[in-house]
Amino acid sequence: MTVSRRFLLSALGASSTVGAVASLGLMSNSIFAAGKIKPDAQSVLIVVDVQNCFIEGGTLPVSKGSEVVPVINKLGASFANIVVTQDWHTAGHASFASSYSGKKPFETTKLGYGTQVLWPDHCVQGTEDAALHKDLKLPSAQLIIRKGYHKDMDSYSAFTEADAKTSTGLSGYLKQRGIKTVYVTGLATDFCVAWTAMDARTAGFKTYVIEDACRAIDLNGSLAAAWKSMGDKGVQRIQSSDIA
Ligand code: VGL
Ligand code: ZN
Repeated sequence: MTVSRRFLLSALGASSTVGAVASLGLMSNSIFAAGKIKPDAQSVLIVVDVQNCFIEGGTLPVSKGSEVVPVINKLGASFANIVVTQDWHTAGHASFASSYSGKKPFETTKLGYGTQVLWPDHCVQGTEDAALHKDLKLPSAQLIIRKGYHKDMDSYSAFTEADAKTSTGLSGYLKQRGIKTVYVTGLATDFCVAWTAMDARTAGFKTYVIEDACRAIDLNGSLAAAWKSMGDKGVQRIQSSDIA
């Protein structure tokens, strides 16, 4: 079970308690600069899928996707540890509508692991569409992790593929490096960012999503549902201005 398990269709609880607390924190931060969060040596910035495919002109464009690039570039200076991810599908991938007769993008199908949203062909391995956005400037990033490369299985999360079992290895990497806190940014808020953040919680990391460093697809209420699910999991919603 994937979409149904993790995105309980509770689109009503749009602004979580955590969100409200974060907004209060933002207000006080403008008065008390000391209230800002300073990422430490055991923190990592995870930059999810800032690839041409998810930017205007790409194969699965996220509205205003390119706006995250300057925000993330600036955040990069505050982090000693940065991991970048790439959605990295085979041609004919199981998440592509074109792989099924009679299916259109944004419809769903049932796969062995649960409900799968069907997408336009996107982020095919080695294509320009799958390349990182040219203006993303994170020279100190230490790892690029690719996901979604098993032809029969999707992976929104940078930690665990859609069967909720198969690991990408990211959790082991971060733990071996002594990382305790994860800050998630990138595209798209309601899919790969949300699943990455929730799996970071499952793996035991303190987890923040930096909202203005993300943009959403928002398919049938998926953005509100994602914030609700993330809040329920203990993911904290903050803004880039909260980071020192
Ligand atoms: C994503 C849909 C399909 C994402 C990836 O990066 O959020 N969304 N593949
Ligand atoms: Zn994908």
